Amino acid sequence: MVDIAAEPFDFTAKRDELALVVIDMQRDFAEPGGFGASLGNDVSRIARIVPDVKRLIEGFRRAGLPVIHTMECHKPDLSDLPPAKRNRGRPSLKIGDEGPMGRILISGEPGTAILPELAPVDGEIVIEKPGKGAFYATPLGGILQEMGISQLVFAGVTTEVCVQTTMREANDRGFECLLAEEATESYFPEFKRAAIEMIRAQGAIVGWTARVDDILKGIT
Ligand code: C5J
Repeated sequence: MVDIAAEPFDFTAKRDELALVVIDMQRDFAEPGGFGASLGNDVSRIARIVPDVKRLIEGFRRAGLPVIHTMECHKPDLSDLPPAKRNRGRPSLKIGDEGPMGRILISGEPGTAILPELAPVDGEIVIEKPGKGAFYATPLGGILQEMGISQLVFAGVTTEVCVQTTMREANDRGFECLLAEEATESYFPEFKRAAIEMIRAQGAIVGWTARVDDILKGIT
C-alpha cells in the first residue's frame, strides 16, 4: 500500500486493486464539428488536457496497471437513445445526425472515436456507454469485480457530467475513487472547480482528488 498526496487527505492506494478509468476522451467532445461544439461549447478547453491524460495513461501502462476507456455513444438504430436525451439542449446537430465527422455520438463513426493520442492499446477494455454514468447499461461493474479492482483513478471529460456521474455510481458500488485534477476538464471552468470541491467535501464524500504527478509518483 502507498499513500498518494491528495485532498481532503492522503489516498491509500492498493496497487493490486487499482485501475485507471478514462472517461469519454472522444473527438466528438474535443474537436470542432462534434457534439460538444454543436451545443455551443469551446472545445479547445478539452483538447488542452490531452498531454496530462496521456502521461497518466502511459504511467499506468508502465506500471502494468489496467487502463479502461469509456465512450459515450449509441447504436446506429438509436434504440438505446431516449428521445429525452436526443432532444436535450437544442443542439445544432442532435445525437444521430450526420455531421462533419460522421453521425454524432454513434458507435463506429469517426467523430465518436477516442482521440488518436489517447487511443486504447491491445488488451485495454473499452466500454461503450449510452448514459452519462459508465455503470448504467454496461458490463463495467461485472468486469471490475472479476478483475478484483476496488480503487479507481478517474480522468476525462466532462468533470461535472460524465466523470462526476460515474464517480458517484462507483462510490455507491463500494469503489474508492480518486480524480486526477489536471486530467479532467469541463467546458465551464467554474463547474470543474465546483465539481472537484463537491467530490472531496465532507471527508471525501464521493472521493479524493490529486495532482497527476502525485498519482504517478504513487504508482511507480
Ligand atoms: C456530456 C460527457 N457532457 N462525456 N458528456 O454530454 O460528459
